[in-house]
Amino acid sequence: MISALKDQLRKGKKSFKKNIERFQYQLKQFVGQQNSELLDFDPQTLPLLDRASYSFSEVQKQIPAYGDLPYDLEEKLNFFREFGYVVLENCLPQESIDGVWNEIEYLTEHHEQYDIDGLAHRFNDQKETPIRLIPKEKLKGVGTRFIDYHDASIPAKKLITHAHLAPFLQASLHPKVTVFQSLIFKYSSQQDIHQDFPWVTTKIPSHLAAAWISMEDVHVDAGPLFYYPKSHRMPKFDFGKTGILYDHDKSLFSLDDFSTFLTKTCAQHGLEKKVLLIKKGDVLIWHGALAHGGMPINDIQKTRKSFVVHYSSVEGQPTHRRTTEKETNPDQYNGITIYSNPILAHQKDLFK
Ligand SMILES: O=C(O)CCC(=O)C(=O)O
Ligand SMILES: [Fe+2]
Repeated sequence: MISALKDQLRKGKKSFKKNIERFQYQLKQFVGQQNSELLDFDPQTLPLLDRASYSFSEVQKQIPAYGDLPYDLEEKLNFFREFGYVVLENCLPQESIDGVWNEIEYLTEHHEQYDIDGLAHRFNDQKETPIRLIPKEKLKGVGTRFIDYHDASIPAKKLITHAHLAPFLQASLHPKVTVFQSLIFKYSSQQDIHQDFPWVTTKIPSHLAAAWISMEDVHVDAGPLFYYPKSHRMPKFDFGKTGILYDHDKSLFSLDDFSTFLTKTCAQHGLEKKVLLIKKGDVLIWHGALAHGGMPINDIQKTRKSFVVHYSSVEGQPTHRRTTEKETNPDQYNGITIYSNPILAHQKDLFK
């Protein structure tokens, strides 16, 4: 009882202090005293596609040779550059998708044997936990995600670096792409509007893009992904003290403030919200600064199976995100680097 009270008091003090700091920061901004640190990506390290000088022929020279693609690369890159997202229709083989989903079903049934990380709603909302510690019913429920599943599966690694996908990532992001993190969802995340770069952080915040791999046809009542075309070019949110990046302890403003800012700024720029109703095997690629989120689920029976992968460059992310130690010869799949997770070394590539 006493310790709970003390805890409350400590939290109260902390939030009071933050409120004062926030007020001082806003006041300084108001009177023009707040030093205007760069509230944008560093122009020196921007992906070629995001530069005014972008040319397809230049990019083509830099990326590895590629084979036939089920789309016109130049056209799709132009679209991505302008709108901050693109859909690559019929990009990935259905059998490979089914194979990976079957692994997820197996994993769920036998979760007590696996150290792969997961997050389950109202179980471990904040901190990822090995799935062997998450009750099976929670693992099957809404709000669950399997984290970095690709660490444990060769078919998953092959899917997220498929020859139809790799050239687009290399051309739009960086010739040397790496997988930063992956998430597998059975249901909509129902996540608030956000951009990924402030909290999916690498050494170079502009070196970030994500793929939303549809593992089944998306139903409108299943809580589709939503996004605002062209929002990748809007002014960025200032988190206070931490610039455009979010730090739970140091930032003066919260993720809720961030969401409010994004909704308001999209409206101010006249940007329209779109929902993603794509088919199994289609892939949406989004820019690290595209505003997006997960719609609420209207029909609780409806699944929305998807594999979300965040990619960076080896420059931006020179190691697996769970370590600072460099790996001598990381795996390469279709020219994309995939580091090994040192925490999961004993369960690497369990599924072959
Ligand atoms: O699929 C979703 O609902 C949203 C996923 C997402 O925003 C993310 O992983 O960055
Ligand atoms: Fe996101």
